[in-house]
Amino acid sequence: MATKEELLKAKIPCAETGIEIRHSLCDICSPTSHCGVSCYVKDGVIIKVEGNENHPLNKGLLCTKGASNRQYIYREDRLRTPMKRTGPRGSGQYEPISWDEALDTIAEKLVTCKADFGAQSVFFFCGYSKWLRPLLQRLAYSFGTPNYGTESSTCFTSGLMAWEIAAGTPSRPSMNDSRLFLGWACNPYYTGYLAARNMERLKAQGMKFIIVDTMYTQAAEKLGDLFLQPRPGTDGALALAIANELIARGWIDHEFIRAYVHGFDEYAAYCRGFNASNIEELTGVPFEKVAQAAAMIHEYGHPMSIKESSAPLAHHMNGMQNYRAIMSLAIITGNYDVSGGQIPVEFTWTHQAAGYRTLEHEFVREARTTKMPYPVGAQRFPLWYDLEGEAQAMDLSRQILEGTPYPLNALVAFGMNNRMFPDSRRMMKALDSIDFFVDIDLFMTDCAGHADIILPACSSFEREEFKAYPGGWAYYTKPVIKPLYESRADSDIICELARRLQLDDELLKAGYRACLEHILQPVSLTVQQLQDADTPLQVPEFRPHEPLAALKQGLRTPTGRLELKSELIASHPEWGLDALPTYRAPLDDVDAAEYPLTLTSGGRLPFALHSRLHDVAWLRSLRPKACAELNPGDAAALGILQDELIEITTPMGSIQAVALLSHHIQKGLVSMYHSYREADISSLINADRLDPYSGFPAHRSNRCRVSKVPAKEEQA
Ligand SMILES: Nc1nc2c(c(=O)[nH]1)N[C@H]1C(S)=C(S)[C@@H](COP(=O)(O)OP(=O)(O)OC[C@H]3O[C@@H](n4cnc5c(=O)[nH]c(N)nc54)[C@H](O)[C@@H]3O)O[C@H]1N2
Ligand SMILES: Nc1nc2c(c(=O)[nH]1)N[C@H]1C(S)=C(S)[C@@H](COP(=O)(O)OP(=O)(O)OC[C@H]3O[C@@H](n4cnc5c(=O)[nH]c(N)nc54)[C@H](O)[C@@H]3O)O[C@H]1N2
Ligand SMILES: [Mo]
Repeated sequence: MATKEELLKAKIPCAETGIEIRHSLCDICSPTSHCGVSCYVKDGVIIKVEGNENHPLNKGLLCTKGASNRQYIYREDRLRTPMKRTGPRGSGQYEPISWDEALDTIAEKLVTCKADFGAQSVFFFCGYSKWLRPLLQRLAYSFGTPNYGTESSTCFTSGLMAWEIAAGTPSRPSMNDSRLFLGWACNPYYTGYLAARNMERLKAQGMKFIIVDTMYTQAAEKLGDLFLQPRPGTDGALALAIANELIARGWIDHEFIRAYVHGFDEYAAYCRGFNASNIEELTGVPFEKVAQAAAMIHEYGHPMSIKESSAPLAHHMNGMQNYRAIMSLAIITGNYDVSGGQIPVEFTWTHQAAGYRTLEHEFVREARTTKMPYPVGAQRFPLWYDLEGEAQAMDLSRQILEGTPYPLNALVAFGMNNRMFPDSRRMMKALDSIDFFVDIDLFMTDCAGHADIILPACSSFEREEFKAYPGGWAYYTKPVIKPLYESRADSDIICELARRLQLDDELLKAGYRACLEHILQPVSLTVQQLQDADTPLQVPEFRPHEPLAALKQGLRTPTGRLELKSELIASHPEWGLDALPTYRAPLDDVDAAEYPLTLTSGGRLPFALHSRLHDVAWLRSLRPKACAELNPGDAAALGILQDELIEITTPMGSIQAVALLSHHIQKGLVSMYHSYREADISSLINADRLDPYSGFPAHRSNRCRVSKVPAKEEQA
């Protein structure tokens, strides 16, 4: 028999040890993941976390980030109480205040702002966290401002727009039924371990993979039957050349195109400009590889699906159009709305298409009753606004600083990280210049240190939360532990603000759970049933994809067909945008001589997640220093050795990082992860180099130069 000490040491859950297992979800990374977690709790403290075996998504598995949850939620810099600023902005001088004082002050300031400058002068922002968004958006509209904007102004929405243009709805690859997977900018070994495992399983069953990546990745090595390595942001040209080859050889689905596609002839004529004569010069990919890709699509591509890319393909001046060009390959080969192809989906909840309907959309829209001015970025990015209806937050710092087309006076941000934005220093300057800035976060971040009021939010383990998972799953969590210190759930903060602002919005004032009960009306399970279950439940209303149903019914595009040529764009010549998925080079030649290398930032690392995990010891130990990866050939030419300190310079300025030499990086490219406090790559990215279609920044293609930092400077 083990002694109690032994049982405790081994963290065995039983009556003797008083250790209990409680379930929740890990919300550190993408909402497509949010794995089920089992927390071992003793005396109100989480002493161990592991994957929940009964969770349908991860079935007991957990990644390095998830395994570090205890270090994440118990970070030393967790915010403990609401605070108000007592010294100059950025001085770090704060004093604790009560929740009542904090919320009343915020309500009073916002009401004054509305009275003095109009409701549009208040901006509500949400960072990477998604779960609170529908509530925050409704709060903004109920308050009367159109200015609700999020991190999705630089993530995911560009690809969503491409599909809204082509098909009227979002899509996703139904890869489990594909014969060929086009892994375009796809390295799940770093960003989604569950997807990587699934792909390995499918590969073992005979699925073919084409991997298209600027770097030689684990996906290229382990999965790729064919690997194409274009220069960053040249993917549109490459896709158009593959299309041209497919069309020239008659390897397209003529019947499908006749029945369902609009604009094929004009598109085909445009594709002819991308061919053996110029493709290597445009992209760096030899034509031979283009021909091989086309041949593989012909041989195995029925059905074929394509990776949806939320960031790397979108983070260029030409990102949205490149993405359209890639997705057009699914359209001309008849791989849309068929099993194993790209299938149309509807969002269930916070960008998750779970196969059943909720009233999320109505919940947000019904609060937008009055006519409002254009939100931030709407006139600069009219296609974005037409399709998404919300602010394009990439224009936020400019509008705060310039005050045009109208001034912004207050910003209420749930998770503000200036290093998410291009020209992060300009964003910080904007935060410092706005009259009133509130930041709600888990941690005392650098941005929080510039706010007038800081509110402590709690983590996913400390709150209750609704979550929809693909395959018809619904989950409603219970808190695993009490909110740490005086922290509160974001949802409670939003609903409490609605009360103190005395908004005419009974539902929001009734609280998160009441809102969820309202939103889940189309679902026959109750919130209580979901919560009692303790693991995700199958929603009876789940409807799997029905092949060709959407196409036969007619799509929500101007022509009702799949549009290779966008009639929405064509009907707005004043936008100055192209109706076809045209290609433009991602970089101009102006600074080419002075800045001979290309800088790509933010390529994901398995142990980092934006700004969240750089201060988590276990994860930081896997790569303690901020590194920039470069090709050994380039390094040799510059006299740079492994682990030496280098300086990266763009027309925006310079930062220093440690050189990490790797043959996985193509020549001419420098790659660095973002959001490091000591080496902020986003400070080198021009905030005015935005994709005119989506407003997305060019995080993945900038000109730069690199030099070795002389040893004595390094010591100084
Ligand atoms: N561990 C971890 N996981 C994450 C995140 C994280 O920070 N850390 N972030 C989450 C978020 S917010 C997002 S948006 C997703 C992003 O998820 P992914 O898109 O999967 O991740 P990335 O690493 O940005 O890009 C994937 C691949 O695209 C390649 N690539 C970069 N630029 C180009 C290009 O111009 N053309 C081509 N063809 N390939 C290119 C990169 O070399 C990389 O191998 O990841 C999510 N998951
Ligand atoms: N240079 C460069 N910049 C990039 C990218 C790139 O590739 N390169 N990628 C872009 C992409 S795709 C994305 S998605 C963004 C992500 O960028 P951000 O939105 O900045 O992401 P995070 O740093 O994860 O989170 C922002 C803040 O939210 C806080 N937070 C965490 N959980 C909660 C919570 O539950 N409630 C509240 N209130 N706050 C919370 C965190 O502590 C953090 O301070 O970065 C973008 N910026
Ligand atoms: Mo993202």
